[in-house]
Amino acid sequence: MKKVAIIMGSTSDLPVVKKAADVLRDFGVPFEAHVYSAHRTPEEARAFALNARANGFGVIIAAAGMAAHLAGALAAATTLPVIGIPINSALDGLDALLSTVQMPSGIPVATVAVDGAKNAAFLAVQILAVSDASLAEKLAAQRAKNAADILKKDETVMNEI
Ligand code: RP5
Repeated sequence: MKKVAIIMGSTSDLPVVKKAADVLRDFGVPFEAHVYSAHRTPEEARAFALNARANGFGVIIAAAGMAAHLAGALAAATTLPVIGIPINSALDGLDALLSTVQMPSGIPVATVAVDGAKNAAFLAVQILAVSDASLAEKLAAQRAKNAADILKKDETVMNEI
């Protein structure tokens, strides 16, 4: 199976980024995590993206806050899908959201919600599941469990309100 890369701009992003790692572990998807910054270590970030496909990665998740250029900088150096997680470190994360999502035509970054690390991982799994039937089955089972959990809550919500 292809690996997922989780790249964060700073270890201060770890509390959010860990939630993506938890989802990938749940699905048994192999991943590597690295700290590379678009501004502090741009050469290392670019080298990682340039070599990511050859190194067995299928998707890159990139998390950064503030002037969040990491996902876009990685996307510029690879044709692998890049998923951006805007991290809330100022202005409720709006600065990071816009910095991540507003990419020029031809260099997309699939951007999830501010601090949306879980959905970044789910989207990465869905991308890998395009060519992996057993992963697609796990996703379907997870959705069915989610629905069952919600319907169970629906049965008792009138007692709690
Ligand atoms: C970004 O700046 C990082 O991704 C982090 O979200 C933010 C602040 O970084 P630190 O100053 O906490 O290292 O590059």
